[in-house]
Amino acid sequence: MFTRRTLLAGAAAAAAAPLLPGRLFAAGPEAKILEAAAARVQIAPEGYPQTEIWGYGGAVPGTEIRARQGDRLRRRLVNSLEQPTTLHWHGIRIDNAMDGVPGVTQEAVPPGGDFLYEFDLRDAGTYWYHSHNQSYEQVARGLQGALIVEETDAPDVDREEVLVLDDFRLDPETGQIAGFDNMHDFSHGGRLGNIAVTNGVFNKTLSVKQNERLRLRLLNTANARIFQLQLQGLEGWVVAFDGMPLEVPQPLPETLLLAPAQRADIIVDVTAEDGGEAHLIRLDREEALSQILFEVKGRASESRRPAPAPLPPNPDMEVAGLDDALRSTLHMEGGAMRGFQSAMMDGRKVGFREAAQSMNFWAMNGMVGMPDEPLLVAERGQTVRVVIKNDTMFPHGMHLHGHHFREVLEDGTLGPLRDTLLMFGDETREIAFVAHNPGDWVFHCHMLTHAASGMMTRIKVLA
Ligand SMILES: [Cu+2]
Repeated sequence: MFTRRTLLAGAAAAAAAPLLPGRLFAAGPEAKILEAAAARVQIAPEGYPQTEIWGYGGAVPGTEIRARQGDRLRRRLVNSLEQPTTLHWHGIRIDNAMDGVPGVTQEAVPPGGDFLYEFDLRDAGTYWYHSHNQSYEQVARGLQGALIVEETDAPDVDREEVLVLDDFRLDPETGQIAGFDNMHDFSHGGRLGNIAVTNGVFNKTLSVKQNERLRLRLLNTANARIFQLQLQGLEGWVVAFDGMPLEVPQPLPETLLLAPAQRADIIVDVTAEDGGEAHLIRLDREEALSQILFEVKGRASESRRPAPAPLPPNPDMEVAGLDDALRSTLHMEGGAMRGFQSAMMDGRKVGFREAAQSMNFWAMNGMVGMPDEPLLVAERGQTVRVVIKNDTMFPHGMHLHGHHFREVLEDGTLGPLRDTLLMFGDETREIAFVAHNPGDWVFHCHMLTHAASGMMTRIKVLA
């Protein structure tokens, strides 16, 4: 039986339908909208002009998305840019169709178009979302934001701060984002900014109390900057990398390296005195700079507390069966000062100089850019090992989609779960993971100009 109410709703919908773009108002509870659009924000200090960015929700970083572990996330990307775009959900073990890689998992969303992203959040942790189309430009212009998935049992801290570390390259006169046609950015270490920011702000300041216990969720959303971080007036532990809890919290190293796309959850106690200062320090060449100032006002407790308990582990993360694993090798070549002898590009063999003419500088396994054939094809559930040989002069942050991996260390033990591996020049490292997630998953350098100029491949996991 129709009730009066459903009849009215039906009539209203029918009357309204011709006026609306059909797909946008499909049946079911409507997803929240995440609009990618230009906006003006203050990135440089007061006194400098505002900067035009491309952001989600008119800000950089974009609207923070916060959900609980086990939730289903639904967001409708609305593209109000003049370029096609997509959303990638970095570090989420996601359905392949929702991974947001144009030409691999979906077509890029054209200007004026929209796309519904919908997926379950199996894992708690610190993740982020960003454009995966023309990303060396779109992410640098601000198309990125934090995605926080809260544990059911939250750790015992006084408060938490999400700290998105980034840099921008601004014209000091106009305050506008500098252009993207710089060959040096593609062929060397990547596009570095000239102003480092936290949550889109230069010289971020926070108020804290002595002996306060903070959970700091650190994210590096920069195109190419490797943040080298130290603490002053704060002491603590790393409790998670790239969203995934460590089995045992580790005392913070003297310098914590955070490559582009990497995250670290740290739990710190404020040891600086009431009335004093603490800092998150960024080392830049030989200088120690304050990335974040913590002003200490008041005391949270009389004394410090014991080390924190580990965060609850995420499900089904075991990497076993290393001896029987499917093995593969990824050989990285190219870049300034070394180049490569020859590589396949667009179906034919080219030398380094010819590749460079089209702004391509890097090759993986002798291929410039996405190969026709995947690096490897794994059965679902198969353990995979990949030796990665960085035969270049530069660091690279290798990111695998849809899976977390562990590094196979020289003594045969396994490192922490990660989704992005920082490799320095001439290093050879090995990762291992269980190919649990069916689909085509890209595997690329997260120095985004490198990804755009050759450092892109993919793996395939059979259904
Ligand atoms: Cu790279």
